[in-house]
Amino acid sequence: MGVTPIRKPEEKTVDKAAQIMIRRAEELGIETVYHRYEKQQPQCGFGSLGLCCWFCMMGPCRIDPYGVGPSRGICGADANTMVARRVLFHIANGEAAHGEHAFHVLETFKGAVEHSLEGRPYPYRIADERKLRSIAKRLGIPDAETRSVLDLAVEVVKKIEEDFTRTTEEPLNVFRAYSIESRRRIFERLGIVPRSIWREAFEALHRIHVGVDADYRSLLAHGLRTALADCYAMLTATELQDAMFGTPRPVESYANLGVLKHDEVNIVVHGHNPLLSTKVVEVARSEDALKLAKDVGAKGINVCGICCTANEVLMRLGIPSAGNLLHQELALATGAVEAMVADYQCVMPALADVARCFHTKLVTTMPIARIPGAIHIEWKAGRADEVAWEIVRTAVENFPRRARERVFIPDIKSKLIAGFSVEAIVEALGGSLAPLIEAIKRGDIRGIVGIVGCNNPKVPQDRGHVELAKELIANDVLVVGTGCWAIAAAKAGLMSLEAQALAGGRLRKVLEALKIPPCLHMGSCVDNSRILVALNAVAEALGVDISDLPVFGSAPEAMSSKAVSIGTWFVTQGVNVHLGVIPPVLGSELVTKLLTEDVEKLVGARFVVEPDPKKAAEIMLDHIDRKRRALGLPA
Ligand code: MSK
Repeated sequence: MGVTPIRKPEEKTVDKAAQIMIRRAEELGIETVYHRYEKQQPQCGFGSLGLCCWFCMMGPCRIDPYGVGPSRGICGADANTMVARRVLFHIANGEAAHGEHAFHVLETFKGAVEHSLEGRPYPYRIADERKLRSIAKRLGIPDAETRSVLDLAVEVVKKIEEDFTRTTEEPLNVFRAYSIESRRRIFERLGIVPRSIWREAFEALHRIHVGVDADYRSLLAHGLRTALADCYAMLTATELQDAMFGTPRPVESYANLGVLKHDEVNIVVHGHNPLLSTKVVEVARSEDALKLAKDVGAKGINVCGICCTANEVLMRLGIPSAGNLLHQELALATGAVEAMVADYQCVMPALADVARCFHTKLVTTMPIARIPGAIHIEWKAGRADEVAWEIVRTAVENFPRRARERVFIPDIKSKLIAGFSVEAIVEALGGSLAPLIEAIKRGDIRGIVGIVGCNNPKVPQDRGHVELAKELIANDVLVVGTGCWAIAAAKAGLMSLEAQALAGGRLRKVLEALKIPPCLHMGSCVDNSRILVALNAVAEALGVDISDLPVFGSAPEAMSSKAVSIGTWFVTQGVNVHLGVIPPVLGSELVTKLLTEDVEKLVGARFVVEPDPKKAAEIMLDHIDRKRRALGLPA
């Protein structure tokens, strides 16, 4: 395979390990996402503006942004309809991804409950009774503190199943349980209360079908509703995962490619759902697996992760992270990976080509996510232990095939503390959010910014994530976040206690007292729900709406449809959201205006687009200070 070298890797990524590995991949003739991005240049101008429509087979159609060529598609859709349909498509796509993730977790949780009731063995169980009781209490299930856990779990399953299958106009049970009064009133007034996790995405796909909804305003209004369904689907996933695997508590670990080991079997788990990756970790840590590894000459088994599956097993089990989205091929290019085990979402099909250059086995595991060239070992809830064993055995048996002379692991990794669930934050604060609220009131914590989302090769990897976070903490803003941002921040050392030194003087005192880093890792993509739960609690404690709080959201390197949906629900919940990559909406002035201006009149927040992280930080600080003044809080 010939590959045209990237001119300056340092312009493609701020991560030193990635810079080194781009060159290493080129030496080996391996093409990566960075190289494929270059090959795609220039990208289609119509598509970049949202002015390309392929939803029916009369098309594809495009609209000329300069007004010389066609101003409508063949069906008559204008620029506003085209762009709005595409936004709704992304939101529904994101909601479907999170909704199905939540559904798989629910099915597994239900299996655990039913097997326990019948006294039959099952690979999964309720590990966190306290969390289960808290979910039941929120859902309004009577006697949540005293009834048996299994009794409560049966009721919880019933309530959450209803949220997928409801055919009436009633709101989601989880929405009722986890939303605050002031927001509920706004959503009711706008007619965007989410009814069913399946229905909202289904309706969205119907609306964007040729000849259905052509009004950009109603398309986007349903976008808000679908995004809210996404929000509560994610919350469902997080809550049930905590109940099954435990609610995260602070845990120390490392991030970056240097977590791969020369003398151990390396297994990289990748994707989003912890159902299988947690099992792989359990098996890999067993005495029997260790013996197997020693028998083939390895010192042990090293499980590490990529993307949000990494975040899941990091948060609960301290498993190190090998990197975020753009690191996935680079991890394989080290030649040190015996098996990469993928579930779903953000797993690049190109991995199969990179794996083929080495002894590495790319293992797909989910029935809905296969990759040509990968081996498929299918996860089934009832067989999860056997499946995990088969995967670990496959990896271990592959270790002797590793070509040691081709192994190249950059010796770069950073120490981190992760595991900041809302429960863990409350514990760190001594049992209530009161000290945090007081610090916000005094101005020691000037505001809170949640940074989330992906890497996108359109911008240098991690630059937006890291520069924005540094700028904010230097200005006494506490930064929390999830997903690939969390991994970027960890790789940059911002999740270590040493990073307290980078914080402004007032914030630093708070961090030192609490012994926490200035950037708090709150989990995987679905765990954005934890940020909402925290914001709800702060708003209620201050007696205001979320839109009144000195907070901001950001996705500096957003890439996926899931990110579009998450950004939209944060805005709908009243949090301004900054995007560092220009989304494909500029082809419609009206849609752009609605998303960046008019929506604020409806929900109290809007999107802000600013590619420069320093300027983005200024916008956020200005907003935070305005909100503080409005609340009568000192600067
Ligand atoms: S993994 S959705 S690239 S954050 Fe959650 Fe990262 Fe974005 Fe995937």
